[in-house]
Amino acid sequence: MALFGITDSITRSIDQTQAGISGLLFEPVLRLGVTGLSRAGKTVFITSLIANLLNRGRMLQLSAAREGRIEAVHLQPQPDLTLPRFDYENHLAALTGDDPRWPASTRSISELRLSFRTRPAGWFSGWRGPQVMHLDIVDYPGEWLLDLALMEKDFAAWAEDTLAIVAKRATRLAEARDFLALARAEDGALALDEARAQVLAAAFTRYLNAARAAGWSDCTPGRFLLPGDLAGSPVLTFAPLPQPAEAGRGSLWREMMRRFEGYKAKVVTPFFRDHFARVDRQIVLMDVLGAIHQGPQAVEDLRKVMAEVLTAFRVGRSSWLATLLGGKRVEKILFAATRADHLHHEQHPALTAITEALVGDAKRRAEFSGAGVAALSLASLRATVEEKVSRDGQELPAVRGRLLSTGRQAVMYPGLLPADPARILSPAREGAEAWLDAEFGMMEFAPARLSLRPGEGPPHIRLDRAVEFLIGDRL
Ligand SMILES: Nc1nc2c(ncn2[C@@H]2O[C@H](COP(=O)(O)OP(=O)(O)OP(=O)(O)O)[C@@H](O)[C@H]2O)c(=O)[nH]1
Ligand SMILES: [Mg+2]
Repeated sequence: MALFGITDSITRSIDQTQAGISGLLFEPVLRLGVTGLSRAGKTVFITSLIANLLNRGRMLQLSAAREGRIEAVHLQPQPDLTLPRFDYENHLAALTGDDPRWPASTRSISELRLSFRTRPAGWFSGWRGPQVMHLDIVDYPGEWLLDLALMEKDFAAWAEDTLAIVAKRATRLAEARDFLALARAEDGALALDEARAQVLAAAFTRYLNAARAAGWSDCTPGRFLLPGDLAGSPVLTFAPLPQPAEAGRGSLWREMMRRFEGYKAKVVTPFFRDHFARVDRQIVLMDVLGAIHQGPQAVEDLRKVMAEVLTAFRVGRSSWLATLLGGKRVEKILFAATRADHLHHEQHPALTAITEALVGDAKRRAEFSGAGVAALSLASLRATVEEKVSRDGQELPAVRGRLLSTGRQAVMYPGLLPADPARILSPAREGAEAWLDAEFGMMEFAPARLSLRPGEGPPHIRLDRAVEFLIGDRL
């Protein structure tokens, strides 16, 4: 693909050399991709994963830990010298301190390497000494993930799709109305006026922020929401416009198109090339419960967005990411519903079934390509305990925790998730305004105050199963 041209082949040959060298030293590197939209639970997952791998008292479902074959695990400096280190210590301190809190939303990318020394299983163990394996994990703002969906669109298609979405939201969002009025009044055939371009981009950014605040997931381009050091640069100074019949050189339309392509080539491509293209194992985190709580439209929004994102990971087809992968593919994918501690365990199978159905196409595609695929419900950090409550003479399976808003203890019974996922997915697809016969309540819990015994990581639900599936075969 011309876009990546020479630099990409150089990067790849360096990668291959490095792989060759580490191969020689028998120190394989496994890259774990943690994929998820904003607030899906990536940072909490990575923090709890590391804490529970360093102290494995709660990792009984991880066979290497249960069998006592893990001799040592330690944190290494991140291998990529240009990336900040994942701030594990501070995130863990926030989650497990005297006044436990959730980490702040991630604003930029960071990386960490975890190194394992294990004894191989079976009769090998006698004559093959301990083996070393490095696990590389990257954390990034969920907003950036959505940009994957931009890569297969040109400016005209993106502008048309985006304007249609903005128009749909105009009844609810003043910022959508404002931007639409500006964009429609613009004649893209006229010569570029930089001040106008900035006004348009600023109005578009205000709309994106408002749409995200209202709970919509598909707010791209991601860097408009979290620009980092790109703030104010031309790659972030564009906006969707109605296409003029003709647009010559130097016109507003042509310049916006150039910047859109620049955003794809200079911002999106490097991010995915450097951090996703070489992923060996992948976990896809989704806040399915949160979406169900918000209603059918949020569920449909989540389904659509995840389908677009996961299509880009499609293996064996000529997607741009597949071109980057150069034949390499993800070996295992785990789809996980997060925040399972908001539900009594009796309801976890229903949550898992809904999650599987939600990513149905992507899951089948991955299975077909030969990847190992599974789905489960997990809580990276368990903030509740289970409790039965009686209501109207009925025993209901509930959970108890400390409310984020008041700090008080509260018992929550969120409602009964249907065993048949279609009861959730069909109304969502049909555009229903609300659930027909049920309500799914949701409280925000703060992390519980913990007193951990030596050797124990923070409490979780099925984190050990997730790890066993993702990397158990390499330990
Ligand atoms: N109860 C509970 N809440 C969780 C858990 N994991 C995440 N959460 C909630 O979900 C929120 C988002 O989690 P993060 O890990 O920050 O999400 P993220 O994917 O890193 O989000 P961005 O950094 O914005 O991309 C947290 O602030 C918690 O409120 C969990 O295991 N249990
Ligand atoms: Mg984060």
